[in-house]
Amino acid sequence: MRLHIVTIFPEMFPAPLGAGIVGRAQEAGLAAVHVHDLRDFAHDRRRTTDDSPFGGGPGMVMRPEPLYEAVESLQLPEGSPVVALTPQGAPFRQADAERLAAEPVVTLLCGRYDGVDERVVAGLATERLSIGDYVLTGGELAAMVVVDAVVRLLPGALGHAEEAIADDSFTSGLLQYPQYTRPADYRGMSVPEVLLSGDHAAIDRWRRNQALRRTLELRPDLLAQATLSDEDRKELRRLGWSEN
Ligand code: 6GU
Repeated sequence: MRLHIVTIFPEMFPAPLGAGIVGRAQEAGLAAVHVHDLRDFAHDRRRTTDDSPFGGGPGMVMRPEPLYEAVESLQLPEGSPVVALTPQGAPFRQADAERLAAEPVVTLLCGRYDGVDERVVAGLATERLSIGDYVLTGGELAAMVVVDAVVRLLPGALGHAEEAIADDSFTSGLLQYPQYTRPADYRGMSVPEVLLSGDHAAIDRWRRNQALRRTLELRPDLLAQATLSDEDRKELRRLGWSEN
């Protein structure tokens, strides 16, 4: 898969995208991330990409021409997603990561300043995404988050850990169950007995119940969308859950 990032801060990207699983996926040829400097598409000698808002008011707005011309230079395939990263976007969810991971080419536009000319959204971007309900100084960190979440889903990117995707928080619709490794006792805190029992049916049930308990405590909103068995519902009711 090819990922294009359009930004006025290309220097922000190499370190986070070069390390770990995303870096290895690029070395393995599973993903190619291309970072494009928006200023290369500015029209003036000062390489300006923003201007003051029509109608007045504080702050600056990203001009449309450099963004349009940067995206046109990529010669994207017809229908290829062009995502504008902005706090005004729809919330980025695991389902979006899965949808984008199935595309051959994805383009991410990083907004800066106090916004982007609305004609970029109207005629260039195919969607707007936000990574959460807080304001960042720009879309660059959000683009890194999207690239990380998408690239780890590409077949082969996780190697031996691939089966772990099904247990990921959010893939299953629940938060992940607690994990433990050696030592079995650490500073008086011991690993739950069942995990040392070798009884895999009991371990599966314990993990499922822990995922339910944790989700009920920290993210009860997720339970409405999760796929729950009768046994799950029984456990949740035992924990004090009331549906709706
Ligand atoms: Cl995508 N951009 C900015 N500037 N702030 C954000 C965001 C994006 N998502 C959450 N906050």
